[in-house]
Amino acid sequence: MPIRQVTTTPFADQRPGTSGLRKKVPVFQQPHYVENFLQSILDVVGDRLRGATLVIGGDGRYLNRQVAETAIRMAAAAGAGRILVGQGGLLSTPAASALIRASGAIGGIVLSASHNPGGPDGDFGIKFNTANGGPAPEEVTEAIHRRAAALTEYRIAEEAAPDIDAIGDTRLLEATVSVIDPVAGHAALMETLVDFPAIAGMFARGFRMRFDAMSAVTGPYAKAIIEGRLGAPAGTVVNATPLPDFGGHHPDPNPVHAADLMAEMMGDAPPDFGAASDGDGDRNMIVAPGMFVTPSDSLAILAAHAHRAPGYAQGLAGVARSMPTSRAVDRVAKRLGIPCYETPTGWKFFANLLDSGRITLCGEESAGTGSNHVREKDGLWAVLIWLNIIAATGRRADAIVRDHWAEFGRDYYSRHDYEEVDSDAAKALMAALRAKLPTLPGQSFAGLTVAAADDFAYADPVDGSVTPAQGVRILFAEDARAVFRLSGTGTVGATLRVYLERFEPDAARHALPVQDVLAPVIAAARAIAGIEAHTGRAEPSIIT
Ligand code: VG1
Ligand code: CO
Repeated sequence: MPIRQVTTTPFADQRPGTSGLRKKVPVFQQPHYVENFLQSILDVVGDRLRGATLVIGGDGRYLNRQVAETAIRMAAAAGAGRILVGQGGLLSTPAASALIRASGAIGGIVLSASHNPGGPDGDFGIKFNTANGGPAPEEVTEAIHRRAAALTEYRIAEEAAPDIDAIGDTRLLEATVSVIDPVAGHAALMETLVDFPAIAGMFARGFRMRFDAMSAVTGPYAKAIIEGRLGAPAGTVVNATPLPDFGGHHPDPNPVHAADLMAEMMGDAPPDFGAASDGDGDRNMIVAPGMFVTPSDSLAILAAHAHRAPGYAQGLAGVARSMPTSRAVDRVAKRLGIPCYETPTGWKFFANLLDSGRITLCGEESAGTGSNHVREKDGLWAVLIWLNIIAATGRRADAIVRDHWAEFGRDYYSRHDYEEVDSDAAKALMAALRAKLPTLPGQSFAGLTVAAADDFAYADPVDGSVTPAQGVRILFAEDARAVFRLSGTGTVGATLRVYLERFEPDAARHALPVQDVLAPVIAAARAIAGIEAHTGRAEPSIIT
């Protein structure tokens, strides 16, 4: 019998969050847990999988290889015609998105917990992307969840998966399993969008950068593109080998977790440019000499300068940002005379806007930026566009940022995360906050007056669907804003995210310490939400 049918117990906790199903590794190691979720995805795809192409790959973390092999055997058992797998089971999230689109696949199974730590005690994740290359929309993830909570049997090929380290085609049941170079397609796509010769010329003239791949999946991509095709000196890319536990680090590209890169860029004689990416390669961090570039600013700067890159020479149709992202990009859109959309957190909400041609560029405050070339955020893409802008303007990255502030004003911005808060306490905080929203306008806190307060609901302009309760927005009359929401990607307790911003038009006030400028907004936010009273936390666990 070439297909084995196995009895399983349903798992009611298999509900995908902001970005797929994310849990601690031991949860995925429960008998049948992985298979149950994979079968639920395959069942939701249903008959459309017959003879169709499916993409499989992940960020190389602990369990990646094993789950990739299981997914291959189950996809074959479900009737897939062709299964495209990155060599070694590797595919960065943006490369998986690009591959799904280029191959005409029905979708893809992406194995990653993104920026969360990996290893036996770390996190693992499984995400389903649809034929447009983007994360499955809400109705699909809900269908997967319902299926997972009811499933009693899964099907898997008896035969082992082919060797996923060897490039080439192998037959498994009715399927052709094609193991491919995970880098080549993405590198070729980048070359169509970005001015490689201009950047190569800049490196040849002595421009220096540091790219920290954080021992995650972007290493091979960055090596091949930045050192290989663009000719940056060997050693430009550090921590370039993907490790199952990311070397014990947190592969989250922010000033706290990319401390080595920050130290180098803030030190004496820094390189001309610094960048990092996360576990699965969809996030980016940009560091200029002596200056961390806030992701919200980076998005605005990319929007203002995108026309300098060949792929965007025609200009932008529109832009979008997630609701908690600062309003810096809105100012650019206004200047360009193009629409700017505000969406809930999570890349899936950009898909309809991109698919319908309403926007070309989009991003999130959490270090994600991307464009219509894929349906995920793309870390390396953002870094390459930055290099393109530097090459085209001949300006250093920090000068580009200061010029931008001088022209548009500066949106001081910070995010305060309260991690591993008791789930019930976090829910109670949000409920109490929502309940008092109508009473807030007109009240003053820490010298700021509330001008408006609401719970963000998103009406998708393409399909008309409405997604309610996406986070509380408090707008102050002093051109400041505080946003509150609970994370949908954490795996322990709840994470309360508080997003803080304040606009400063005066260029003479653009070089002040961020937390000082935001101090009244921070104080007002804490008072309004009663953060300490609800959570027992006087201070956040992480400030970015
Ligand atoms: C976080 C970020 C969000 C991002 C998501 C997935 O979600 O805030 O902007 O889209 O992670 O990013 P949350 O619900 O924890 O705030 V990735 O790089 O993980 O796939
Ligand atoms: Co990620």
